[in-house]
Parts: sequence; C-alpha cells; structure tokens
Amino acid sequence: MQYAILCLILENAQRIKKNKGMSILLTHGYFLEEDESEKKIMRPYPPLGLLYISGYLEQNGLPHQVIDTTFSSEQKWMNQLVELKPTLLAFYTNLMTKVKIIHMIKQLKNNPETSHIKILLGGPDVTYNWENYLTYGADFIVIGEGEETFLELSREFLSTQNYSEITGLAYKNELGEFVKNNPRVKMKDVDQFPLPNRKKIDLSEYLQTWKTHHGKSTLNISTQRGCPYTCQWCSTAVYGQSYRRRNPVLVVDEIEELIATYQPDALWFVDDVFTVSHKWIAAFSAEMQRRNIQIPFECITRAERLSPEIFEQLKAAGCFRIWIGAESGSQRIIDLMERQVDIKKVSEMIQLSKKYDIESGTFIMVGYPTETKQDIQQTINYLKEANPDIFTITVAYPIKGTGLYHQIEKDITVQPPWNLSTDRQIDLKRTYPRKFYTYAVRKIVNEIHFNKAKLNKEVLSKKAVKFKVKSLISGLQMRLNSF
Ligand code: B12
Ligand code: SF4
Repeated sequence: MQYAILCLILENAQRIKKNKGMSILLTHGYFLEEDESEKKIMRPYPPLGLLYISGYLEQNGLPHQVIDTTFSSEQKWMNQLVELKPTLLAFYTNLMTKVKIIHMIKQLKNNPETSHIKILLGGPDVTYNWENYLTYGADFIVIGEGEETFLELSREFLSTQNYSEITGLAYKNELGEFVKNNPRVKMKDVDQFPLPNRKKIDLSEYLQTWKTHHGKSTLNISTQRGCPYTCQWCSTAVYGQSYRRRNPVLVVDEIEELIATYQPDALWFVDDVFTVSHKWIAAFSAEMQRRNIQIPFECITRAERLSPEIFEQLKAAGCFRIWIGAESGSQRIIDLMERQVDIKKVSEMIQLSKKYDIESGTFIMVGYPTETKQDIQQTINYLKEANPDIFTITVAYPIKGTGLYHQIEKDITVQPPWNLSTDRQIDLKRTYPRKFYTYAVRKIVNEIHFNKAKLNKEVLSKKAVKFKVKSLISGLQMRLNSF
C-alpha cells in the first residue's frame, strides 16, 4: 500500500516536473460580507465538498492550493490569484454563488495577468447548466461526485491534455466545441474517500464567528451521499437517487479527530436523511456511547424514519436538535410534491421530540403550484399543532433539473437572463400573484409567533399583541393581493 502511494507521488512529481509552472488552485465564490441575509444569521460553514476534493488530490499526491473566500473580499481574492498564478482554477458552484462566479470568471478573462487561467467548475449547480457555464467562460465542468473526475482531469491537464475518456466531464475542445462525456459511475464504497482536507483552510474564523454570535462553535460533517426519496422540488444533481453511507465507526473516528483538533462545541450533520437507516443509527449511537464522546449535534430527517427507539439512540449519541421536513400542512400539497409522508406523522414526531428533550425544527414552503388559501391555512394549523421550536419558510422556486422544474417549465412567467439571475428568481403561474406569497410568509410567521406567546400564557404581552396585529394586517394584504 505504502509502495503504491509512493509510486503515485513519484509519477505525479514527474508529470509536474514536465509541466513546470502548471498549478492547481481550488476556490469558491461565497463572500459572507456580500450576503446581507447571512450577515443577520452568522452561521457560516466551511465548504465541505471543496475540502473533500482537496483531500482526494492530496491522497493521490497532487499538489494544489485552496483559497477559501468566505471571510475574504473579491479584491483580496484577486490579489491572491495574481500572486499564486494558478494555471487551473477550480470553483465550487451552487445556486447562490452562480452569478458571482460568472462575474469572477469575466474579471479573470479580462485581466491580462489572469486571462490565461483555465477555469473549471463543479458542485450542484453545474449538472443541468453545463452548456451555459461553458458559454460564460468555463473551460471544464465536473458533473456530479467530483473526486475521481477532478483527479483524472488534473492529471490529464498536467500531461497529455486528452480529455475525451474522462467520465463525468464536460469541456470545450481545441475547436471551441462543447463536449459532454459519459456520466461518471459513482464510487460504491464511500469509505474509500479520504476525510475533508480541513487543514487547507483557516477554520478558526468559522469557529470564532459561531462563538461570537451564538455562544458555541459548530462544524459540519457528512456521513451519507445521496437520498433515495423523490421530493419533486429537491435537487439530486450531485449524488442522484443513490444512498451510500460511511462506516459509522469511521464517522466516530472523524468526530474524535474534529474534537481533538478544533474543539467545536457542536456538530451539524449535512446528511439529507440522517435516520434513513435504523441499523446505521443503532451502530453509530452505540459507538459514540462506547467511546463516551459528548458532543451535541443537529441533523435533518424524515418523520417516518423516526420512532421512540430512534429518538432514544439519537439522544444518547448527543442530538440536541432535529429537523423534520413536511414543507406544507396540506396533505394534498405534500402528495403533489411526492414527499411521501403523512402530515399527521410529522406532527406526531415533532411533538415526540419534546419528550426526549430534543429541539425540533421544520421547513415550510408556500406558493407550490395549485396551493390555495385553504392549504396555507392548513399549514398554519399544522404548525400550531406540531409546535416545532423553529421553522424556516421559503416561497417555492424551481431548481433546474428537478421534477418541479419539468412540470412547470411551460408555466414560467418570469425568467431573467440566465447569467444575471438564479433559479430563485424564476417565477411561475401560481394560484395568486407573487406578492400574495410575501404576505403569506408574514402571516404564517406572525401567527405562529403569536401562538407561541399564547402557549406561554403571554397572550396579553406587548410582543404578542404586535404579532397578532401583524398577522391580521398580513391576512388583509393577502386578500388584497389575491387577484
Ligand atoms: C448543508 C447544505 C446547506 C447549508 C450550508 C451550505 C454550506 N456552505 O455548506 C445551508 C443550510 C446554509 C444551505 C443553504 C442553502 N442551500 Co444548501 N445544501 C446543503 C446540503 C444539504 C449539503 C451540502 C454538503 O455539504 N454536501 C456534502 C458535500 C460533500 O457534497 P457537495 O458539496 O455536493 O460536493 C460534491 C460535489 O458537488 C463536487 N464538488 C463540490 N465542490 C466542488 C469543487 C470542484 C472544483 C469540483 C470539481 C467538484 C466539487 O464534489 C463533491 C464531492 O463529491 C446540500 C444537499 C446535499 N446533500 O449535498 C444542499 C444544497 C447544496 N443546497 C441547495 C440550496 C438550493 C441552498 C439554498 C439556495 C437554499 C435557499 N435558501 O433557498 C441556500 C444557499 C446558501 C448559500 N449561501 O450557498 C441545493 C443546491 C442546488 C443548486 N443547484 O445549487 C442543494 C443541493 C439542496 C437540494 N437538494 O436542492 N445549504
Ligand atoms: S427533500 Fe430530503 S427527503 Fe426529499 S429528496 Fe430531497 S433530500 Fe431526499
């Protein structure tokens, strides 16, 4: 094994010698200072996918650098680039960072000091937009799970530059034509991937930001790739409908390492459905208890994958908050979303979490096609009954490549120029005008805050009265904006 690694390193070293002056740099386009809504929340997470790629390159002996943009500025980033002079610059790209990255590519191409740099993009937003990204200046697109494709591409980039056999890759060939190779077969055993290369970036800024704003530092960790469910609005652009999971013992090893290196106060599992496998949860919980690891964590799951036994195991392993999705209180809308869950079950599990002293959160979406005022009222009723500790609320939007996008494609009413907007700005024919939903969001938020005050027997407090007044006004505005 050691011999094989040594050979790889030597082989790469030879390639790099042949291509002296060629260098690889990984980055992303998220600048916290430009994100007004995140500045109010201040819960930044390190770019895990990018760090997974970095870990894989390092394991395979490929030298590279990483610039983390989260706490930086565009100007600083540009100065670093000019100084580091990479020949291949790879960006993690998602829906939120898309417009910024297109702008950054343009800046690079227009600057004589950086115009020679080849640009590569990977991440969730590129899968169904690869042609557009190539049109707007990218040279290579890594589609889906990135590790193996990126490694093969880097090796070719540093040697013969023949990209035609690399699965999972789209690129511009020497004639400027767009080529999309066959899809990459996903790695079966995800334990083959090394851990995210967290040492490549300064995690202390993340930890400190959390500590300052929330009193406790939090780090993200991933144990699962893919989700087997079919929610129509959800993007499966990276991992498809697969479900692959790491060995729980190795996950606990990673947790121990995180605690030893960074001493976070809490962890956040980024997995899509943390309790999807009960066998896995039992093994994970047992291992955490066996090693007597005490670290609070939060995770996301689905109601029908919970039970009293699972709650017990989660609690014993350290879970302090669980997010249980429903998206709507109307079973009709849930069924249209193909969410495959019974709203009564969601409500029941949110209530059950209280018995185990685990905080609960839920996600709400309004404005799903065909949703009516009655459906929205059912959502309010559901939130009152389930009474989660927190909830987030969004106006539904179609992400390219999802079932929802295909369903509503013919009903799109607003679609700003692709390079200047994100899928969030696409609007579609809904039951009511777009403004109605802005007020619907306000109505739900204020009505639920009022209800919480009522449950806390503070119904006559100034705050409660304010919530009720805002809820009534929003209800009126919904009515005025429903035609
Ligand atoms: C955790 C998470 C968040 C967190 C934290 C984000 C963060 N900074 O880490 C929070 C809650 C803040 C969040 C918010 C949002 N998110 Co989010 N989020 C996720 C989630 C659940 C996990 C991300 C993760 O860490 N995955 C684990 C890593 C290992 O996977 P990965 O990042 O995809 O990396 C792999 C590949 O993408 C690729 N890759 C990654 N980077 C790179 C770089 C290069 C150079 C290459 C070649 C390849 C490559 O290789 C990696 C390893 O195989 C994903 C769903 C998912 N299961 O992935 C959604 C997801 C990424 N989010 C999504 C969305 C829509 C959002 C929001 C816009 C939601 C909203 N508010 O409307 C916001 C945007 C926030 C922002 N500022 O960017 C969508 C993205 C869709 C799209 N087309 O971009 C996803 C896919 C959810 C979904 N299924 O629809 N999110
Ligand atoms: S919303 Fe959650 S459960 Fe549904 S497909 Fe997406 S990740 Fe899976």
